[in-house]
Amino acid sequence: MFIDRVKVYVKGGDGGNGVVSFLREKYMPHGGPDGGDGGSGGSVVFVVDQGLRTLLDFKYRQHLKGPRGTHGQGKTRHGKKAKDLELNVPPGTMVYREDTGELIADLTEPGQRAVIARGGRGGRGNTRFATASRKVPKFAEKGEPGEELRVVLELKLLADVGLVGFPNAGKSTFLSRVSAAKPKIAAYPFTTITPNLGEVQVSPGKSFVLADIPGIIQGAHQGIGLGLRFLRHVERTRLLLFILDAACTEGRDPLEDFQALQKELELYSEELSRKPRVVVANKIDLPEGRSKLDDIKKGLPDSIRLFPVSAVTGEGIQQLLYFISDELDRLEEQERETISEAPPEEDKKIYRPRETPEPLTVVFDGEAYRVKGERIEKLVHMTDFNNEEAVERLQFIFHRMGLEDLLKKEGMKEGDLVRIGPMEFTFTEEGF
Ligand SMILES: Nc1nc2c(ncn2[C@@H]2O[C@H](COP(=O)(O)OP(=O)(O)OP(=O)(O)O)[C@@H](O)[C@H]2O)c(=O)[nH]1
Ligand SMILES: [Mg+2]
Repeated sequence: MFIDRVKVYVKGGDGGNGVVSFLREKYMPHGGPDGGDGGSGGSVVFVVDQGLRTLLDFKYRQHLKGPRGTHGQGKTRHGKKAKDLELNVPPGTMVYREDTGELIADLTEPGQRAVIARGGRGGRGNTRFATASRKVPKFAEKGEPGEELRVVLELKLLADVGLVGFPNAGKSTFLSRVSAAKPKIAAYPFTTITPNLGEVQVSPGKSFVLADIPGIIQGAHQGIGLGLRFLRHVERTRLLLFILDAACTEGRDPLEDFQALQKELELYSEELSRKPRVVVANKIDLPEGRSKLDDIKKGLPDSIRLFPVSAVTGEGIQQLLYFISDELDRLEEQERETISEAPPEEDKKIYRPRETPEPLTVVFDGEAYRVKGERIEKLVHMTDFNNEEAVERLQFIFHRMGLEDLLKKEGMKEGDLVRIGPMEFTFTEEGF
């Protein structure tokens, strides 16, 4: 099954907990702290696998969670860092945040990797909280929760050339003629229901990838037929081949088809409508096809190259392939020039800078004061509330952050409820 769009939930593994432990030796009942740190959690990482062509695996696996780091132990033994959860994606996979629509990864190169959700760091063991004035810290940090988010994966197949045409024009026949691909071919419209890719060998060491998509009909840009859903797979090609049925086997007119295809692409996206194109008049092995050629030539704008071919007999095809190959070289060269002229861009492939912590915000929701902020929420998650000393430390940090003043400014009074992350606190005159 071909799947090119899925929504998944991703979560990095939580860090392991730091531990409270004390050195125990003979005749030394109260040794110094020796609790180790927790190991960090595994991240969720996507890796491009060149052999993949679909996002099908994600259809059946929509919850992706990195493993958690192991907890620290006594004798300052640190927990183990968890392995990343690596998942293979096909080349051409784009990853968006579901909430904001922001593109976070554009995976095109074989082996390319993108961290989608980072694992949390391990909590620190009590050893790390020892200071001159606090020689026996009886608390440790819990592991940091892994990042979590919902993402949309969208596949845009990567091909150099895209075939577009009305159903039955002979796109799949063409693909099967010029490559080793074996698409389904039949004398009825919409035989092709998912895209096919094929590699075309033009000469030794020279090849390009050709994409055959389902037929496009009038109204495709509005979602009529299958065209719209699949046009995105030719969005990243360098060149489009319009395949026209010169023999009018469906009773349509090739020139009208040409105009209609132009129009549909234009309505679908400006980018597609600007792509260079070549017109192929197919089925010239049929007498109707050959006799229509002059009309087609006259009817097309001068700027458009026309190649009469027969996908069945192979007539005219070799010439067309040479032309495509040269044209691709030329376009690539052109692209390279425009890229080197453009100002240097930072790594375009991965758009995932570490988020800068948002400032603290307080909102009264009618019942409680909800405090939000990445750092403070993490801190709460990492505090062991069964441990008095840990709670004291948290209160101290709240104080240093100026939380109380901020809340009072928002109108908080004694006895009011404050929520931070999953925890609830009641404010008293002594603090929280
Ligand atoms: N005589 C002749 N018939 C052709 C030629 N190319 C394709 N056909 C026939 O046209 C019909 C449609 O061919 P397909 O390759 O399935 O057409 P398509 O454009 O992929 O069609 P969809 O997948 O439905 O969009 C089949 O019966 C083919 O055998 C050609 O050059 N000459
Ligand atoms: Mg087809």
